[in-house]
Parts: sequence; C-alpha cells; structure tokens
Amino acid sequence: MSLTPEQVQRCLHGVGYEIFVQSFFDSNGDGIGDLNGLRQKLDYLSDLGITLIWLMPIHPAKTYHKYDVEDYLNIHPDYGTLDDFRHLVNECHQRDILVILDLVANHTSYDHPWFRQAQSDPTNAYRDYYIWTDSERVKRLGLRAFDTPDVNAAGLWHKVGPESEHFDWEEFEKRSKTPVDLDQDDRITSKLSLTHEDSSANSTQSNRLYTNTYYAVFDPRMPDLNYDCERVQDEICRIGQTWLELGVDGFRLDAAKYFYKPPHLKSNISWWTKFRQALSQINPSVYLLGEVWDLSSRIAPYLRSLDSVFNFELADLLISCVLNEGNGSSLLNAYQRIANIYTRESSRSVIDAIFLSNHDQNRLMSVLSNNVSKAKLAAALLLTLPGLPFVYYGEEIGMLGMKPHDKYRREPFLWSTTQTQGQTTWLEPLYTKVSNGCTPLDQQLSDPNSLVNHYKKLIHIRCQSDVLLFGSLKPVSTRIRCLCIYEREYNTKSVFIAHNLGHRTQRVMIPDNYRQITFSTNSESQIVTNGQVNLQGFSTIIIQTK
Ligand SMILES: [Ca+2]
Repeated sequence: MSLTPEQVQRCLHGVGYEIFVQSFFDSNGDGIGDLNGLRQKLDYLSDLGITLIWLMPIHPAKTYHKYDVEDYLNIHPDYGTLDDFRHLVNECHQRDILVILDLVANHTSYDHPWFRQAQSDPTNAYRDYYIWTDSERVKRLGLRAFDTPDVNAAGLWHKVGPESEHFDWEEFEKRSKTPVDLDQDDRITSKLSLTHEDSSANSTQSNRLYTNTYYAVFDPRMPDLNYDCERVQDEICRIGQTWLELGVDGFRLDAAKYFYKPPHLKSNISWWTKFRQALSQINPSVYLLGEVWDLSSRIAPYLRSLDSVFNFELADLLISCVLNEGNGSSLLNAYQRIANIYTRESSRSVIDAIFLSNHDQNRLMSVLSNNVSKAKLAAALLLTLPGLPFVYYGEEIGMLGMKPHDKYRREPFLWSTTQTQGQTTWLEPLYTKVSNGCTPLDQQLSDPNSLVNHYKKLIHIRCQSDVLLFGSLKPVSTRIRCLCIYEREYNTKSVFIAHNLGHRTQRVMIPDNYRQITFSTNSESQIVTNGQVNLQGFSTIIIQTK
C-alpha cells in the first residue's frame, strides 16, 4: 500500500520519531526490543500523532548500537526477519506513518565480508573498497595507529590485526581523558591531504612491510569505505534501491560529510546526487535526510542533493534558550538566519529537520535537570516551528540519559512499573528509573497534565492544521526579552504563537484578528481584556483567527 504524494507531504511536515528498536518493545521475552514489538506499539505512536519513524540501524552487527553493519541486506536476528520488517512497514503505511532507515554507509564493520576479503590480500578484488596506506607514511605524518588514547592526534589509521579487531571502544571511552572530537576537519584535512601526495615516493620495502594499514574515522572496528571506487558507489546504490523495493520511504544518512577524505564538500554532494538519482528510479519521492553535524553554513550545501539535514545549530539554541530563560527575539533571528542560508544554498524545497536531542546527545530532561515545565516549553517551541520536528524516543515521557557511555542515552523505554510484559531489559538503566523521578508511560497517559499528554495535544494540533504544517514563520516583535512570539501563515490563514521563556508571568498583546485559543500550557493563561493575555512562566499559547 502506498501513500498519495499529498499524504507523503503531510507526513514529511508532521512529526518524526527516532527509535532505537533494541530499547523499545520486546515481543518474545528475551529482553531485547524487536520489530514485532515495535509493531505492537504502533497504536501508541499513532495516538501520539507520529507521521514518520526513523529506525536506528537494524542490520546484523556486533555492537549493541549496530552502527557497524555486517550485512546491509538483512535484519539483525535479535530484531526479527525480513518478513517482520515487511509487516511493520505495511502497518505503518496503513496508519499513514512513513518509515526511514538509518543508512550507515561511510564505513562497514571490520567483520563485513568486504573488509574480510579486502584485508586478506592487497591484490584482492575488494581491496579498493577501503582506504589503505603504509606505516612509513603514517609515521612520517605523525599519524599513529590506534595504540594511543589521544584520538585527536589523528588516530585514524589502524593496522589490521587483533588490536583493531578486538578494540574495546567502551573501555577506551572510559579511559580517555580528552573528549573525542571527530569534527576536527582542518586537522584531518591537512594531514590527509599529504597522504594523497607522492604515492610512489615510498620504498617498496616499507610498503611490503606495512600494507595493512587502513583508514577508520570513528572506530578501528568500522573501516571507512572508499567512495573513489565506483563499485562501492554501485553497491550502496543497489542497497538503497533494495530497501525502497521493500517499502521504506527514505533514509537517514549517517555521517554524510565524511564520505570523501579529506572531507570534501563537492565530491560528497556529487555522490549524494548520484545516490538520489539511483534511488529515484525506484521511488521518485524518496526522502533523504543527512546527518551533517556542523554549522548551518557548512551543512546547507548538502541541501542541493538532500531533502533535509538535521538542524544541530537550532537544537543547541532552543535548549539554551529554555535552559537559561533566553531572549525570544534573538532566537527567532537566529532561526531566520539559518532558514535564509538553507534557501540560498538549495535548489530544492527544503524540509528543515528540527529536533531537541538525539541518540548521540545527553537527553533533554537530563540537560533540563528534570524540570517538566521547561521540557514542555522546549516541546512547544519544537512542535510549532516549520519543518519536520523529530522526537527522540522517550523524550515525550521525559526519559533521562547521559554519558558515561552512549548506551545510557539509549536506555529501555519506561512503559509501566506494574505491567512488565514487553519491557526491554537488555540494559540495566542508570538514569531512566522511577527512583530518579521518571514517570512511566501508563501513569502519564492517565494524567491530563503529564508531559506525554502535552506532546500529544501539540502534535495533534500541528498535524490537523495546514498552517502549522506548511505555513511560513513571521516573527512578531516585542519589547519583553523572554517572549518568543511568531505567526505562522499559509494561504489566507494564520496562527499566532507566543512562548514565555522566563519564569515570571508576562502580558502578551494579541492582534485583533486572533481570538480563539487552540492551545494553552496552563489553563491560567486566558485572554483578559482588550486583546491581552497573561502568559504564565515557561508557558505557550496558540491562538487562531476568529
Ligand atoms: Ca525480543
């Protein structure tokens, strides 16, 4: 069953939901979330009003997170089968929910058959699928294999062998004193540029001694693919096409800026253009969403070939404004500056992929120190802006999560404390626990003032309003620093939205044509006299025209 182009557009401006299957819902009692479990919870996602789900990687892999893919065309046995996947996609489509997959194609697993072949022999047919150098060059450039805790010393080259194969990232992360920063583009660029020079200058002897040194930007167990090799490009295009044939609606493209080394904008974009063309043969309206973790000016060019890129800069601004009772007008100025960059750089119609947090970041509620009012404010900002807002699973119930390790930002969804069936138990949570102030979903659903019901109301208001789905944003000026006020406009209709980023009640002037309150965080926020509203601290009000 396929959705009409109009339905697809509504979904792409509705609300997306990022899911870590492993932590969601377990259908067979092994404590690990799976595709059938997720399918059993589609009622919940439908009720919440979700219009698109993004599945974090679901393919066979060694790690719990599965960003080290061993087989792009299969499902991890813990998660289910291809048939389970087909069922899931069908049921999503029946509920007008799109499905996109995480495509992790910058690198494969060390154990992917391509890499196993490639490392076995320099003359192997798969050798060119990866990026190789010799240790002489590695030494000369001051690059070191992964025998140092200093990742920033460009530990990007690794020697094939047990040390890389059995590398314990978790242990390494705990030991490491300096934060891992993979966005040191300039440093990587300058060093890698050198490696591209003088390819024949090294002695044959050292080449023979050190032939098995490969490039891996994230983890020695995840060797980077070589996109100068056309066969790699063709493989990945075919993989994308295969999943489209199975019914998926698009892809979230992991690490989209790392494909060409050194990070090379023009080559990356031309690759993504080729990828889109190949996929369009199967589904002309395929949705492509890039993860390009960078400043807006540097990610905007990707919108020449992708529909969306995650708006990391806005996410930081939204959280900082909520956390620090920020300046509402400055927030809107920043929003518009980013939107203008996107429009200038893109020839396509852009869907701004906005969000508050994702699986690589500390959870929103932890950042906000369990302040539910602030979490409601952050959600109200997110869900009333143009684009496609993404909710990270559990954000809507205020799940907690932080370092020490990424898995604690991906803890089991807290369904209930009385009904344990389906609850995932693969990880003992450190943060999302009742004893830390978390309220399970079932209790929240029966409380009209709960966080999840706040999300639900706002999502339904968004999805039922063409103005909130498709309308442009027009800031409304105010002299009060902590007020963030804007109108959304579409065709002849408009909606008025005011957020109070501060803790004190503020009086908001409502233009004459707006009278019908569609949404209010607090029932105390009511129109008083002469078109004015007393807006409580950390509250939002949405008003429609008469
Ligand atoms: Ca299971």
